Amino acid sequence: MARQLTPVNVGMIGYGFMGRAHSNAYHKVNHFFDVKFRPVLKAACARSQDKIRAFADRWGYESVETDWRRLIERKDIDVVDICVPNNLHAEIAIAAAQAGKMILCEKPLAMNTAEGQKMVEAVEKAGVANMVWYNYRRVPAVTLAKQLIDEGRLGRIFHYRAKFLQDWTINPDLPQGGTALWRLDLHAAGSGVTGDLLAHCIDTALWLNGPIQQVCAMTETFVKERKHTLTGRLEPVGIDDACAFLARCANGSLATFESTRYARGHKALYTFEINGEHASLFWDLHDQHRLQYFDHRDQSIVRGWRNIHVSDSEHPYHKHWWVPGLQIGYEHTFVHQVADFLSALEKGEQAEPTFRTALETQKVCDAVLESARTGKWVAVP
Ligand code: SOE
Repeated sequence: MARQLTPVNVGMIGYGFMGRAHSNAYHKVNHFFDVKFRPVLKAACARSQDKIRAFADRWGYESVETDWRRLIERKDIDVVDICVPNNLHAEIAIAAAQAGKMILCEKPLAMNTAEGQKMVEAVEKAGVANMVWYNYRRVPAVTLAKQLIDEGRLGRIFHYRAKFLQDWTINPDLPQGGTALWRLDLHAAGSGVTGDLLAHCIDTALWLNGPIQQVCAMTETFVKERKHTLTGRLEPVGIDDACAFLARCANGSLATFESTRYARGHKALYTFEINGEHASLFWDLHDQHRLQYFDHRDQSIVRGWRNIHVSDSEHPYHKHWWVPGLQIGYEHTFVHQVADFLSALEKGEQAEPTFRTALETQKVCDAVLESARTGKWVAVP
């Protein structure tokens, strides 16, 4: 007998890279996960009628809107998915919460902590389910790292080291602003690599290693002026092209973080390494199905780095996919996040990271940017 699933109507705002990643996840989730709810692609929304119609047709959205306020007013929308530039997150999320919608918001939560705080207050006051798309938590090897740490296998943690390297903005002729390049425009993005890439590293670090207490950072903007797509004029670049920071963590460990869009040869090299008293872990997004693990308690003659191929049915999420040994990829992390969101809904719980959890990452980002501005250590509130 066919499973009776309860529809959850999704209103998607935006149609870019993340709009596609999330839409794909909504389509896939019920094929692979036994959850009671079924996402229904009810409406897609963007200012351009032509673009959103093309997106809706390709991904199977039932209708389109060209004003997000209209979408939020609709009685047939249960979940609002915010996939637009960062400067629009707060206004949309607060209005959606007031309209009683569940909200899934792209990372980073907001332009800054003050905005993020208002978003947290809005969703908590409205009592609506909310989650931020920090998808790398749901790479099975990263989830396995969390499991090994929580089991105490590493013992006391001494070091956390993360980096996220790209090279796509080295060309000084690349404009800033507009649909594809809003990440280079301070007014749309809020910051550069700090909010876009380090936010991922910070979210994972807080999840795996606990709170960060203080930071000391430096940033650089290598290309000082770029043509703005919307004005056609050469305008100052306000974002950080690169950022590196030191951190002291509440568990006594020392951490280092580095991110840049100027590391020639690297497209999305997100790596982290954790060194504990008994064991260490290393993960690399370019080899995302592997978790490297070194355990000093192994017999010395066979001791060494194990390269765990995280694809067994006992590994996180894998039993839902293929047979052991077969890999899954980037898009699956979003399917996992939707599956976790729907199963939390079923249990009346909140799926992580909630807006409140993601606010902690925002606070670290703000402290990092303040430290880079002032040249001083800054405490994370
Ligand atoms: C930037 O290039 C970007 O797309 C980020 O915005 C994403 O969050 C990251 O996962 C990959 O890189």
